[in-house]
Amino acid sequence: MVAGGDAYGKLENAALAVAGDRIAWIGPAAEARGRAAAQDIPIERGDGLWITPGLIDCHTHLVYGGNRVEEFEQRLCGVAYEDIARAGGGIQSTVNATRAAGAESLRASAAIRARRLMSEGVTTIEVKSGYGLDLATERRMLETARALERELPVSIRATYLGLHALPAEFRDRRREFVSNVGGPWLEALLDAGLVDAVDAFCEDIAFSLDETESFLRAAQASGLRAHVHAGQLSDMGAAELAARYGALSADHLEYLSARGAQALGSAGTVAVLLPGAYFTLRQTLPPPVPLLRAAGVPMAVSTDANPGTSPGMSILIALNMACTLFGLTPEEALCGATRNAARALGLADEIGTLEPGKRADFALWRVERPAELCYNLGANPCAGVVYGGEPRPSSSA
Ligand code: DI6
Ligand code: FE
Repeated sequence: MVAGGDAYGKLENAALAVAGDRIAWIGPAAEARGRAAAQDIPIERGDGLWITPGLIDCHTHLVYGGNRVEEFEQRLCGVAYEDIARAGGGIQSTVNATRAAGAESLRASAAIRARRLMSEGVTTIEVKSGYGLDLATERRMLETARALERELPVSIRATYLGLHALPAEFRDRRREFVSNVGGPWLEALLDAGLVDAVDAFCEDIAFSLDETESFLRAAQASGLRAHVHAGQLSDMGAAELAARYGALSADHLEYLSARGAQALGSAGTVAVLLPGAYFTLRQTLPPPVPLLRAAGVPMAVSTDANPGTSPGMSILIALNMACTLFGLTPEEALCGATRNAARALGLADEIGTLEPGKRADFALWRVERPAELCYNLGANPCAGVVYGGEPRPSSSA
């Protein structure tokens, strides 16, 4: 994961120098020792440890009220996710719980989840709204996301997931809801400095291609990039739409045609793979990874941490599942939580690889070889984290 290295971009017996919050230099440890001694620079030794870029969880729904354990039981008794959603459960039930939750309880529960991710070497987390679906609660969710970054040594990207589900009070006023989301609500949230990007759930049980497009158009007019939940349960052509709008990412993609993969490849849109949701919904058709590879689509891997379809807070388990369930190589999976995840957030110049000039976000691991980060199921070999050039106290994660 170092530019210029071999497989994984790896360098052995290497050293990394930090100046301020940036990576200043990377090279052979022997050379670093000489330079450090000459310039009286303090050295931290990490003998036997591997260093990777800080991991990036580029698709989460970390902020929410309540949980969905009843739905978990229902699904295991044979009720389909789509049927629960159509009956007013699913996302709507988390919307009810999130609207009822006070700002403090939202903040506290989100901080616990963020810390879980951070304990596994995560230094950047994307956080979506989408469980408010009214302006006040969407604002509260995005403010909570921003507050996490002030409270914890972690970088947060806040995404306005305006089109997630049609809330009950708009059941007979679909068009009005969609035009609020891309109109006055977007404007208000943007004016408040709460939006880094937008997202929409384009699916039969959620929003159509036309509705999604109207939101993407509004976002584009405001200079915002987009993510799209595409092809999770069916192929509606959402990946092609995402590509047409130059979206940063198209996420899920279990249902994706060769044309869709080519469109993503040509647009440079990242495919964000979310094996935790696939696992939880006990889906059986994995995303077409060979098509994505053939089309040159960068693949990222993320937790999709959310109460309904992926109640997991482990990026390392997501990496394991990306390999075991989707057939990624461990190298692809690791690239998916570093370099390609940075790209999915539009932050490729800033984070995601260990290169001079990038932010000094990195994790140290007590593993024998990098593939071990994907191999373990439930172990946490993280031996330390540096965030923005500062060692992160283990108590904060
Ligand atoms: N797809 C998902 O997997 C999440 N959102 C989405 O559009 C989960 C939504 C939920 O069930 O709460
Ligand atoms: Fe999601």
